[in-house]
Amino acid sequence: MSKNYFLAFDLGASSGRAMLGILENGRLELAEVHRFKNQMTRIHGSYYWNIFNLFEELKTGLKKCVSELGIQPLSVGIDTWGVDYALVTAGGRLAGLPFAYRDHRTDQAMEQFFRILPQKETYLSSGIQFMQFNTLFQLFSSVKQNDPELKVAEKLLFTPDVLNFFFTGITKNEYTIASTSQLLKPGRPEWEPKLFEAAGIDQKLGEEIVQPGTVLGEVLTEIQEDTGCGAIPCVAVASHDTASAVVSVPAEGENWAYLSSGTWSLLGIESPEPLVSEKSLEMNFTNEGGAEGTTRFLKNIMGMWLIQECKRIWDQKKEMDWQEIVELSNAAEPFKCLVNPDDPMFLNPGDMPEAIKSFCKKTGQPVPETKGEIARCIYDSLALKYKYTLGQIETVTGKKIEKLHIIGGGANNEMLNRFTANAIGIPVVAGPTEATAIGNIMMQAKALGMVHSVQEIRDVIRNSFDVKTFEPHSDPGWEKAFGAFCKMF
Ligand code: LRH
Repeated sequence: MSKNYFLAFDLGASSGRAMLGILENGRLELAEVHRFKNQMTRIHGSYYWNIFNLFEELKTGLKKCVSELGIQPLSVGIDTWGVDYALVTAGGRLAGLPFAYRDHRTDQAMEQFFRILPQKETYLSSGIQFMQFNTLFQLFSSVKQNDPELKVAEKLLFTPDVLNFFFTGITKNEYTIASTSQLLKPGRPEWEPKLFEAAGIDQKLGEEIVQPGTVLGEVLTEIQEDTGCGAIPCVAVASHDTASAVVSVPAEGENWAYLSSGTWSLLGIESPEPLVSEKSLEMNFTNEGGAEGTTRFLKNIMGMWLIQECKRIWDQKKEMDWQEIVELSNAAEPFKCLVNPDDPMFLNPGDMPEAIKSFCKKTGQPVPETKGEIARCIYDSLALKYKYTLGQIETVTGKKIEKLHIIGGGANNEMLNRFTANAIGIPVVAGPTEATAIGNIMMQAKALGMVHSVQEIRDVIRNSFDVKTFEPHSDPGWEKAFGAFCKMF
C-alpha cells in the first residue's frame, strides 16, 4: 500500500500547527510542518481572535507542505477550541472580529439569562455544562449590549466553520463544535428553538449541521493559487479539538475514562447517549457531541491554564522552562494549600500567581510564596480535582472506572501523571500527546474511505504510538488532602 498524506490544522488558544499525517499499512506517522503562536488581541478592554491572521498561518502551513516538503496532501481538516464564533453577513463577509471566550462581557450573563429561561430548563434543553462563555451566553450578551453586528448577521459559524468557509466558500456547522454552543438539543444535531428565543437571536443564524467526517468540498481556486495545492477536499473533521482528541484515545474494552489535557482538562467518558438528569445538572457536567453519534459526557476543568498563566507572569522577569517549574514544584511541600481550579476568579485574572495567593488567603490556608509552592498547589489541586470528577462520573453512571487515558500535551508531564495515578488509585495511561492532530487526520482518512470506524481508528493509533502506564502507589497523603479539598465545594 502506498503512503497516504493528510494535513491537519490544529488550533489551540495559545498556538496552532499544521501537522502532516502519513498513513501506510495501518500505521500513522506524524510530522510537524508549521507552528505558530495564537493569542487573544486586547482592544479597548475587549478580547478578540485575529481570525484573518490564523487563516494566513493555515495557508502558510499548506504552502510549506506543498513547496518545501513536495507533498500534495489528499485532504485538509481543521479543529479548534470550542464555543467561539463569527457572524457572517449576506455578502459573505465577517461582521466584526470574533470575540475570544475569555472576554469579560459575559461575566454576569448567566444570571441574567436564567431570569428568562430558568437554569434547570436551560440544562434539560441542552445538556451542556454552564460556563459563562458558552456561545449561548456570548450571543445573549451581544443582544443585551445592542451589538450592531447582530443586525447584519445572516449566519453563525464557529471558529473551524469560519476557516472551512474561507477555504471552500461553504457555510456549514459541524456537529461536534456546534454542540459546544449550548444551542443544540442534548445529543442531537438539531438546534433548540427555545434557546435561540430566550437569547433573543434568530434561529435562522444556524446553518445545516454536518457530521464529523463529511467532505465539505474542494478548496477554492484562490487557495490553490496562494499555496500551490491541487483541488483537494476540505473535510469537516470532529472539528472541536476535544472531540478530535477523544477519537484518538487508544482504549480497548469498557470502563475507561479520558482526560484530554492541555490549556483545559476535559475529563469524561464516551457514552452511547446523553446523560441529562437532575444529578448531572447538579454536578454541572456537559454532553457534547462526538464522532459516530456518541456523546462526550465530561467536565471542563480549568486545567493547565492556571500554570501557563503563572509561567507567563514569571517569564516577564526571567524566562523559565517547563522542566524548571516541574522540578521546583516536585521539591515543594505537598498539600500545603489547595485551590478549586474552577473558581471563576481563575478564568482570566491577569495575574495568576496573585490570584492563587488570594484564593488561599481568602480560604484561610497558608499562602504559597515561592514559584515552587504556587506550582505545587496547582498540580496537587488538579490531581485532586480529577479524583473528585471521576467520582462524580461513577455516581452518575453507576460504573467503576478502571483506567484513565491521559491524552494531549499535558500527558508529557510525568510528575502530574504520577500524582494523578496516586490520587485516583487506578492506572493512568499517558499518550498520545498529539491526540487532537491525530484525531483530525484519522477523521479525514475516514471521510476518504481509508478507515471505516472509530474502532478501526483506535486500532491504527495503538499500532502507531507508544503510551506509558503509571500504576498507582498508595499514599495516605492523597486521601487526607482529598478530604480537605472536598470541603471547598
Ligand atoms: C479546549 C476547549 C474546551 C472548551 C474550551 C473553550 O481547547 O475546546 O473543550 O470548549 O476550549
